[in-house]
Parts: sequence; structure tokens; C-alpha cells
Amino acid sequence: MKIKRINPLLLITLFFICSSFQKLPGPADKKATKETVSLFKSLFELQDKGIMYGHQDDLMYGSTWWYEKERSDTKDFTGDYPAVAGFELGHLELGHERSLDSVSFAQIAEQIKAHYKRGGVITISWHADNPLTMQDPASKSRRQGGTAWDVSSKEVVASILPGGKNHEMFNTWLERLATFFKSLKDDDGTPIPFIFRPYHEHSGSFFWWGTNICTDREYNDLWRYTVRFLRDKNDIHNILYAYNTDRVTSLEQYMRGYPGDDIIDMLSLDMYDRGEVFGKELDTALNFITAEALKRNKLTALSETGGRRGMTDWWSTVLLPTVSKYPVGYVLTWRHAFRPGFIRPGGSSQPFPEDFINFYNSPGTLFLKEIEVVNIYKNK
Ligand code: BMA
Repeated sequence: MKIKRINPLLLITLFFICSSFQKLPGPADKKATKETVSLFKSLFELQDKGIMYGHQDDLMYGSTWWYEKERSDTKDFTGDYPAVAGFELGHLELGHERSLDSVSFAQIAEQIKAHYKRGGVITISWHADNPLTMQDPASKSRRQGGTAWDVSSKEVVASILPGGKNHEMFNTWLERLATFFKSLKDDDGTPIPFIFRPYHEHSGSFFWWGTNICTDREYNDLWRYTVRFLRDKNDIHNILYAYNTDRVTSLEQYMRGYPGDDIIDMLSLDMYDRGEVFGKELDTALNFITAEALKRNKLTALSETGGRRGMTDWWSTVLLPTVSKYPVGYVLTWRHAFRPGFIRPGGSSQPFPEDFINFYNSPGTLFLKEIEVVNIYKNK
């Protein structure tokens, strides 16, 4: 039998690709599944290749349509899905069937699976209700009373930590999260890896876990308790955990609630454009956050952002030039809330401004087709 000769150059190249991949850092969870390790390494590598585009609830609805399988505003507009699909779990903790945005959790699970099969990245946020004030009937009369945005009490985090009066209730909430996470499986039973970004925008004080609403110690304990509950107690090993703040002006401010390298996989930032100074502020923040992330072998993302009101070329003249300067894994823009009958300013029915095409066409950005070929969940 004649044995096919393999080109030695090819072997050498393959060897270097494999060995360089092995040298890449991995997840904080030492028991992470192999697909999760692969996802981490792929994301780490992709940070140098380009910036992935992500969109919240892209697969669930747009402003004029509601849950049509395969549909996506990003695909409608560009012909391709976003590389990163964002999902939201607020109200899962209450045992509801639908989220605070009326999205069915069963359908979220379906779309997570669909995006995983396509080779896309999944990220999950959690606007959990306020476990303390939601029990107070008077909270119902207040705007945002009992919700994630209810910052009327500074005792909330302490009340759910061990020893707190809502600790058992909070365990039930985490148990519901764990059950949902365990249900996220491929057809062959492989747990689907995803990025989880709870207790987000910590540097702001507009959620019950915000910087002036709890102490740094409590915030840190809340994070560590949550990860230990999911990872160690429930043996869930398909999660990459994202630490996240709202706008910050210094690294010290950014790291104030940081739970630790043994818990966190990604250093992410949320920052919306509210005016002229945005470009410069974003530049400064990404500069120190990405440098710190690389130093700690962590992933990076601009996990929520959005354009300036009235600006038509924000994507190509503000966002892209700034994020392109740094190894930012992805940028994600927030949901297009379902508002049938709503006409956008200017009367356009398009889901994105024209300029989004320039962002899409840029060699610096990555949408699904570009990351599909890398096979981010395999062989790493
Ligand atoms: C917020 C808004 C809310 C929504 C929440 C969770 O920023 O879009 O309307 O309920 O995110 O998706």
C-alpha cells in the first residue's frame, strides 16, 4: 500500500498553530468544558483579528416583528447575522415564563441553541428584580419600584448574602438560573458555552448592586457567591463570566468591585454616546481596560454601546476608529424594542442607519460568516 506523503511544511505549520493555541490563556474555571476552553481561546485570538459585532435580542424581535425563526434585524439589513447574540434573563429568577421584556425563556433557549449551531457567540445579561424592595407592597406605587432599577435601599445586597434575611429566597433565584443554564444543550447533550454578565454597570448607581448602593466588599461577595453557586455547587462549567462597569475615568475606579481573576474571564465596559466627549472618554477607558485585561490574560468587550442622537455617521466616524485602536473582542448595541406603529425619527423603517453598512463592510469588523469559518467551539 502506498502511503501518501504529507508535505513537511504543512506539518510544521500545523504544529505551530496547535502549539501556539495551547499557549493561549484559558477560562478561570479549571473544570471548564472543552468547548468553553475553546471558546475562550478563540475569543482571545480573535481580539487581534477584528471586532465582532453583537446585538441584544437580535434573534428575538425587532421594532416591527416578533419572534420569526431565522429572522434578525442585523441579517435583514446586512445579509449576515451578528457574531454575538445577546439575551436577557430578567424575571427568570421569579419563575416566570417570560422575561421583563415579554420574551419567552423557552424561545430564548431555542435561539441560543440555533446561534451556537451556527458557530456564533452567546452573551447573557440579567436585570434581576430587587429582592428586598419587591416584597414591599408600597414599592409598586413607585416608578421602578421592586425592579433592578429600584435603588431606594442600600441593604439589598447584604440581605441576600449568607446570614441575610433574603438569603434563602436568593438561593431559589440562583437555583432557577442554574436549571435554565443546565438546559442549554446541543442535540448530543453538549453544554452550550456562553458569556454571563450579571450585576452589570457596577460603577453606576442605578441598579441595586450599583457602586453607591452596596459596599465594594458586598459586591465582591455577591459575585463570588454567585459563581460558587453555579460553578462549584451546581457543577456548571460552560460559562465565561464577564465583569462589567458603566463609564469610568480611571483603572482604579474600574477595578473597585472586581471579584478576582479566579472568578472572572472578561473585563468589559458599557458606555453609550451622550455627546462630544464620548470618543475621547471611550478611548481613555478602553486604553486602560484592555491593557489590564491582557496583563491578567482576560477577554475584553464593549458590551453595551449606542450612537449619539442626531448623528448619522456615528458607526464609521466615532465607534469604529476608537474601538479599532484596541484589542476589543466585541461591541454590542442594545435591543430594538418591539414598538409596532412607531416611526423612527426621519420616518425610516430601517432597523439601522445607512452608516451601519460602512461598519459592516470594514475589514476591521467581524460578523457571523467571518467567525463561522474559525469554528470557535472546536479543536482548541
Ligand atoms: C434596558 C432597557 C429596558 C429593558 C432592559 C432589559 O436597558 O432596554 O427596556 O427592559 O434593558 O433588557
